Amino acid sequence: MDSKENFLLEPDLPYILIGAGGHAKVIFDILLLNNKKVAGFFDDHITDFLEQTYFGTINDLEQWTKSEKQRYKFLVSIGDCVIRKKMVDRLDLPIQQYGKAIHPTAVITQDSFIGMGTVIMANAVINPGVKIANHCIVNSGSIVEHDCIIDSFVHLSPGVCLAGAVKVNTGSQIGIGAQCIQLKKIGSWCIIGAGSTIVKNIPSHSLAYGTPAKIMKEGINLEF
Ligand code: JB2
Repeated sequence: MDSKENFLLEPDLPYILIGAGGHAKVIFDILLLNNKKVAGFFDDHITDFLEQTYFGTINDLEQWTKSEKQRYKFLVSIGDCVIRKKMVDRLDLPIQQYGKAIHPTAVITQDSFIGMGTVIMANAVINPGVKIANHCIVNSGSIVEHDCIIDSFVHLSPGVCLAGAVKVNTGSQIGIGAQCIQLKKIGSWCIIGAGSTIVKNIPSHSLAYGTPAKIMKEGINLEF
């Protein structure tokens, strides 16, 4: 299984962060806590990012040769799920060139899988049988109970609680403090409002919120 140990044991290449806003700051801190080196960042806007090396714009990165890129691990450190996916699509890097960032206080069982490009924040709990795909965010204090399946580009905001065997499809954003009872399915590219309680399946491309959560809008198109 590709778990916390693999992250700790991975070859010690320095990291480059793509995006230098608030989310990048949190990832940067996690990497330093794990004794990873952060070489610098790319962003289309120059930001005051903890006095880190600014390598340039995304266009500049695209000018790098394959062998230059192979000297680093990358993380797309942009919170918005749609923009994160667009950036990953644009960069078209081999998946093994992405690193991951797992906070030392996160509890991650051996029998779980964490994909590349995924970040797990402080005090998250990931229980046995969980699979979290590539480029996800499991934010601070989230609980992902046994046998949940989280597809790529999902964001579980701080304090989200998913009971056993919940499935969250690609690109969905679960708002801060939301919870979901066991065995429910949340479709792709949904937005679930902060503090919601999900007690039934949510179809793809829905906006849902409330306790119990109601589908407020269907057919939302976040992707393009
Ligand atoms: O379309 C884009 C684009 N959109 C944002 N293209 C390119 N090339 N870059 C983009 N960015 C860059 O991502 C911005 O230049 C900016 O530096 C960064 C986004 O920073 P911001 O601080 O606005 O958001 P964030 O993604 O770092 O953090 C959000 O998500 C986190 C999970 C916030 O909502 C945080 O509060 C949250 N914790």
